Amino acid sequence: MDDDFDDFDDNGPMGTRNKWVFEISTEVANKVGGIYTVIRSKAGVTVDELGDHYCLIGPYNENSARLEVDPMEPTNEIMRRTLANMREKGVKVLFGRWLIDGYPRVVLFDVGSVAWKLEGWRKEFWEVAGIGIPWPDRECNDAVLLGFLVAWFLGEFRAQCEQCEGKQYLVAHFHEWMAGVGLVLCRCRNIDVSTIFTTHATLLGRFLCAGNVDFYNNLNKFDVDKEAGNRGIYHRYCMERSAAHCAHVFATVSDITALEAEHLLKRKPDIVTPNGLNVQKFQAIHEFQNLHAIAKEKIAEFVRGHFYGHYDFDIDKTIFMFTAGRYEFSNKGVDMFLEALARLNYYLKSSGSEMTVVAFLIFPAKTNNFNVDSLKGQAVVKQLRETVMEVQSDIGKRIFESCLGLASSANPQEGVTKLLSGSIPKSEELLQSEDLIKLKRCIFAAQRPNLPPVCTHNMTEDAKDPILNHVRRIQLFNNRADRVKIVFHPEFLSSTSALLAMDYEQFVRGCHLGVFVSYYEPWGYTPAECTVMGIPSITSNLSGFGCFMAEHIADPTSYGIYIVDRRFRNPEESVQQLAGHLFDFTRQSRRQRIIQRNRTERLSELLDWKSLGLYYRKARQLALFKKYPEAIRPDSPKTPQFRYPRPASAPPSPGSSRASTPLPSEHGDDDDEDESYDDSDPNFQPIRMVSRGSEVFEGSYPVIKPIIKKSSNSN
Ligand code: G6P
Ligand code: 1S3
Repeated sequence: MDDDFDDFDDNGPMGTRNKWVFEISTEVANKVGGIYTVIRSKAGVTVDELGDHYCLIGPYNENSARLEVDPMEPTNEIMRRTLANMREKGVKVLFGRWLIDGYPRVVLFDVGSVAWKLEGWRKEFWEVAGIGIPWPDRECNDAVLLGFLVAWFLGEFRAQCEQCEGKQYLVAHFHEWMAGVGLVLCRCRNIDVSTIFTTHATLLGRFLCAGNVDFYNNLNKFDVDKEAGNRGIYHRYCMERSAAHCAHVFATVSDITALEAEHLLKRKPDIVTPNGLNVQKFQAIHEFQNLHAIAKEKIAEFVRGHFYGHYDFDIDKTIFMFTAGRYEFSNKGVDMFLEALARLNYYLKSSGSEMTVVAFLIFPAKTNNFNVDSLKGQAVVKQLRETVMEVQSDIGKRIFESCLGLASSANPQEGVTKLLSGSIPKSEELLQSEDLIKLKRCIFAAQRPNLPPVCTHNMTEDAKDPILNHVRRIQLFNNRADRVKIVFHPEFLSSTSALLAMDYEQFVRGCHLGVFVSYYEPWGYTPAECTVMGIPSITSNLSGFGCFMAEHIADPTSYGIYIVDRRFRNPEESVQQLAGHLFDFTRQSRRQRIIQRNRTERLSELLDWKSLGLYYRKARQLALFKKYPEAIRPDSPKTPQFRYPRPASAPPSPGSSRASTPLPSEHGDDDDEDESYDDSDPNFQPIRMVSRGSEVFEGSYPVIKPIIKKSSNSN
């Protein structure tokens, strides 16, 4: 989009008091996936901007609404009358405030209360939009019910505006195809409202990528109707495409998805609205570093238990890497990560590295609870720890008693008082035979004939599971000789878990590196969350986040944002590049990791809704301009302009196409994370930056039969 538009002010014809903004999504106060994160984290800045004229609309889900919404009756007359009229006609609707930052107003419709209207509404939808919904598709039926309720609400609200307050400007922003029916109806019924449709991923794109298709090289070649029909999603595809075309403004979350939408939905988005986060800044920078150290210790505790009997690696020289998300094996790049781990294992072994890598894979799958072996590991280590504490306490008492000595006694013959002093106990008196027995028992219990499990749970479909099958292929079975260990945790993390009692945020903080080399990722919140917590991550240039960071940061690698090229390289080259990044990361000293985390954390400003919220504002202005061109005038661009320069300590890498990576400091490991390491300090000794990676190992790693068949190679 070339033009921008004048700001709203409270007094203008479209001032805040004359404008209402509604955002409609199935994930309002209802956690399903990434869209929930978008609207929830954005609510604070939107309420700051629009106040009580901002309202979210979604379907009523009893379980989540009970926990997330504070029910109340509307005080605004337009809203009160609108809801009263709908309730009179049998619609069950909850009005209240979502218990999140900003405390926004929400309207949640119980689609079940109008289920008896479904047949008529489906028919009407067919008549006005020409889209037929197959009866068994429950999700689509619900989308129809929600869509008709939203259109009804907006029409009614508009009518009440005229009666109560005169001219008001309404903006309705619909997220994703499940909410799109309401938008199509608004246009078909000519409701006086400006509309925005955001697609957070296209239906067809997701389906095509999950199959074995070279997606990005064929974007302009797909016969979209045929492809949608072949996958049984033609009606859904039509719902999505009609919403995209009916909207005054069509938006998406990244440039890469804009390209996808242009080809698959046949409309080029008018604007890209990158996803932000609600960034909580600490007063002092070292606070997030301290949190890392605390959380890391909790992960280390788990690792000690999980690898008992094979725990011969130095936890202080262990790197925790992780990947997590919705279990879409190849779309999320898990195949590439595992492949690169196999190579990393080879590099670490052949280079004689002292480092160990524990790679966590966190993807929910069907399980029958934790496996006994994993639970036993934690119990064995707990028992050992308790025994050691007991012995330690007994030894302490013995030392104390011995040092204290006996009370002084008088020597009656000499008539003087001689003081008796305590004595240092002999070492053999400290550890007594019963202590030795206790400890030996624990040591014997900690012996283990089998290897530490790769998976923490009993998988329901063990033989078919793509992660387990890939691990079998690359044979990373947690052997002692392997420098890369794998822990697959097929359940989202929880602080109440019997195994790894941490919530996701704490776990991320405790890790050293997140790896998310997705093949299909319109945005990708996982690396963004790492960034705001100051944890480096690896992403791909097929993810919206990766492209956004590449656009705004001069040398992303030095800020702890590694971007693997999956677009212009073939899969083998991408795996090599990823393995190079992983190996480089293991070669950093602690001091370098600390500096890199500080740099990563600095990027959080870039991802804050306080700046990115402006893109939403701009989308609303554009929608209003398209609907009411006479009432709003184009103006100079207002969207944020970011450019993070190369950090001062990083010398330019001459002519290198590959981003630079810190190499180990010549002074060895240094545990100090003091801010005197701030790289903007002119006296600061710069980290030596060297371009290295796959070329060092090219050909030296035994070639694994390629299994990642998709290619985005530009040939
Ligand atoms: C933070 C803490 C330091 C700790 C360091 C470990 O910076 O403040 O006290 O030494 O983390 O870093 P590492 O990369 O080895 O986990
Ligand atoms: C989508 O959720 P997903 O994980 O199915 O929307 C998210 C929010 O815009 C986005 O971050 C993600 O890439 C998309 O895939």
